[in-house]
Amino acid sequence: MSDSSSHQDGASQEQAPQQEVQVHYRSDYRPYPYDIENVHLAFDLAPNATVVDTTLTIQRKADADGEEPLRLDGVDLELLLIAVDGKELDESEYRLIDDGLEVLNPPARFTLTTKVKISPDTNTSLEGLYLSSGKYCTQCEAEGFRKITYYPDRPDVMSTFTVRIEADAKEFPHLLSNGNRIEHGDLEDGKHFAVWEDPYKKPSYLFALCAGDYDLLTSSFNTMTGREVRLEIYVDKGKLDQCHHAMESLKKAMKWDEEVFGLEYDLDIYMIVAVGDFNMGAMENKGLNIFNTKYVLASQDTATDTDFIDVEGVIGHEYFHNWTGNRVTCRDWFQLSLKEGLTVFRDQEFTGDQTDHGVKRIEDVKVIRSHQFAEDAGPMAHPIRPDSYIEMNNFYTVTVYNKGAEVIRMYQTLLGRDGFKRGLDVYFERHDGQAVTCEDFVRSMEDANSYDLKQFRRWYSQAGTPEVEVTSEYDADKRQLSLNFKQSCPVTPGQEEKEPFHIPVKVGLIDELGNDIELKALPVNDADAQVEGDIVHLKAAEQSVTFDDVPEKVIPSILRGFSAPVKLRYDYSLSELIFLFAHDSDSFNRWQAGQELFSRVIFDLCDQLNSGIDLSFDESVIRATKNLLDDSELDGQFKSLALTIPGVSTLLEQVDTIEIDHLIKARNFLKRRLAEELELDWLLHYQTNHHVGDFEQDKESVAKRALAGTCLSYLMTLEKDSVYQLALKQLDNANNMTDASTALQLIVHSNYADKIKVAEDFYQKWQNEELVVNKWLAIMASDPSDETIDRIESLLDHPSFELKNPNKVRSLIGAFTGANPSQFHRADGRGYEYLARQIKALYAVNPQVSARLTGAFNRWRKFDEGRQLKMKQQLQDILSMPELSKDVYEIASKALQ
Ligand code: 0A1
Ligand code: ZN
Repeated sequence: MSDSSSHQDGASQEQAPQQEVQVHYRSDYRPYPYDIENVHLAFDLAPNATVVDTTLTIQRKADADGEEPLRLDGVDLELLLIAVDGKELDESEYRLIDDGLEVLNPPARFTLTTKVKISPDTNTSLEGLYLSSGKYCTQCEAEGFRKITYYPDRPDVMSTFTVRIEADAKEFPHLLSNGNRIEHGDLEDGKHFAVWEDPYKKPSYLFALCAGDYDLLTSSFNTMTGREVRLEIYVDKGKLDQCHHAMESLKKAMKWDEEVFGLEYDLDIYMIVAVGDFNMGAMENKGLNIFNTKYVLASQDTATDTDFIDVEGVIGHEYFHNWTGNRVTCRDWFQLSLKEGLTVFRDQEFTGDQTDHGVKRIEDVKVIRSHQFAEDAGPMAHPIRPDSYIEMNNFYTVTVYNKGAEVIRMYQTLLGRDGFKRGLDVYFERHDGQAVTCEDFVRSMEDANSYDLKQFRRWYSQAGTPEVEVTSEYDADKRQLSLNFKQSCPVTPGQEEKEPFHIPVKVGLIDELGNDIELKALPVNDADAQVEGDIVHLKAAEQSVTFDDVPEKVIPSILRGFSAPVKLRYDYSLSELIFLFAHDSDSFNRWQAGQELFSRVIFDLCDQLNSGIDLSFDESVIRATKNLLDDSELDGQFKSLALTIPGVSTLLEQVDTIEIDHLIKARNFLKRRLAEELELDWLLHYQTNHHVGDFEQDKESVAKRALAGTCLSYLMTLEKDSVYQLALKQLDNANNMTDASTALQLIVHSNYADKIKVAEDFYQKWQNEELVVNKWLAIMASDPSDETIDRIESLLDHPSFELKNPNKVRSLIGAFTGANPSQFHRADGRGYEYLARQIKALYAVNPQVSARLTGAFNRWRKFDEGRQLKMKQQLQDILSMPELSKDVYEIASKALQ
């Protein structure tokens, strides 16, 4: 079976697919029968009629079947010419097929020339070549190159590229592509040209082209072997002062990769272009990264502290791809986590080194718990190496990226930092310049360390979040504590039975004084050492570990540092949780104890709401909160995280079904009670941490702003005029976007009578700063009040909104579905109707972004019957739309299966 063979999808029972849906299977992989030795592209740029001339030097592989036609991918291309070895083909010598072209009876070695016409101006999908604010740019991952020219658009076909670009000199003074510029000059009629050559073989998804009139920031970096690399950041006119942080981040990332992994940059130039219309965060095209403006532009006035960290992280991520993704790439798209899991892990470590590892770990785990656990428990659950897909773009997921990074982190836990590094060295030695698989990565780790990863491989093949249940038994006579572990993994689509995973569980035992005791595990008869240092290797479905010399009153601290992406259940008493919240030396588990404490209170309150009794919870929770707030040893950023009650999406993943109104009410009740009981404390800490005066961005100032924001958010629940005045003052006097946007959000999300006037003033002030306006849209959309739907209906026609721009869609519609649970899940179904209308308006314009929006319905089965019916109805309506994109079809049909 070839990789293009068609399988009929087992689509939804509710709705038959309107078009034949092709499912791609990992097991269908076959190598491409030809080598493409060289690619020469020539672009004559014009908005509606760009002409692309392509010459491919092609060689049939020794073991390939010469009878088979040569198949090239191509979508939305108008073929103007096709020639073999300079001789134009007539219609009997080639065939246009669905999404491609076949050359019949191709010679064993030849040059193939094609000329096609494309229309960047009408390309709203933002894949292939498109125009963004009058500038040309490309996005080729995963399968966008086929919208530019006919080509074997798959990552295992790697070739060297030469690219000639021709355009109007005035309108497009900068003409950019991958590699080095080897020629440029003027042409007739006010046109000019540039020729770029990339000496490194690359797959088509790493091709890039940009053309426009930009402002340019330049700098340079001296590599570890003393080469000078020119660094260039291209941005929209007038934005130069917002690029300095990105440039500094790039240099830090280059240095970090040399120091930590010994990896040096290879070309003489590294370019970044920022564009306002982009489906994702950024793209690692060889030597020419293209970024969403959101991850390049940052200044004190317009970007929050979080934005600054995110810019640094994404700049790092794309830079790190040069080794983990570009030099060693994926054999096929099922292997995506090979590059993404590894690169996310690398960017997480980079950010941790620049900021604080404890805080970074908590931030990363929050994403896993709220988003990845939800994906793993829903209709789109897939292993980090999926087995099939309908639309590859739907598999750029938190599972492939973030759970993938957790799997990489586990190698480091199992093998140690040095062992992990040894494994990476072997991986690069063996595979530099190749397109490989996750299996190749595992084998490098195994061989470099003589470590058996047979069972560990299940993390690549089994979907779902493993659950680890732990009980403890203390034997007072022997002074021994046993921990009994049970692991299981829920059924996921297509996977009924799961085998036990190899789960590294990091543990500690904490004595009465709050100190860690030394761990002395009793030896077991098992060949696999069960405990190594503080790591328990869980391998069987049930397993026990006994520790010797343990005083009576110890509390186990389990899954320290979130050493594996699992759900842990251990029946702590309330007082044990409070103890851990006050004393755990592992900052992740200290935070975790607080989260569990708050969750437990919230679910108790839900039970009280169900039985109609008055709401109350144990006073000790209030004292524990106060103690943490008053702890002068703790970092403000950590405190801010520890004092933040888990969000609704995280809480939802802790139960099978939920009465959402009760959950939101219970959460609000807890927050307000903590605010009332500790009012003076919140106020005091707000005042000591909120800073007026010169802006600083050192670690301490960032931490203070975070903590002040958390204190103010508690105070705002009191609905007092004095607090409203505090927030208004913070907004008026702010000299940075962190303070301003925190205050704006708190005011807009409150019942303050004049809040809409405040919001309008903010908009007036910032209307020309697109990224700030996007924050404003998100704040408006996530207001929990009942008027929000009416407001965001009218925002669709507001000058600040543009359906074709993904950042706007994410800010308005994404924030509504993801950060406004009370309004999205309105009992009358208006939230669902609103979302469905936007999906229907968008699927033909931008299939990728509308598919992501559709995912907001994925967890419909968790809700009450009334809401379930309403969400189901919207999914069915979406599926009945004419010429529905396969992106949306895949998400909606799987949701209904
Ligand atoms: N490889 C990029 C992310 C990316 C993926 C797909 C895109 O278009 C469909 C765009 C960007 C990264 O991991 O940064
Ligand atoms: Zn990536």
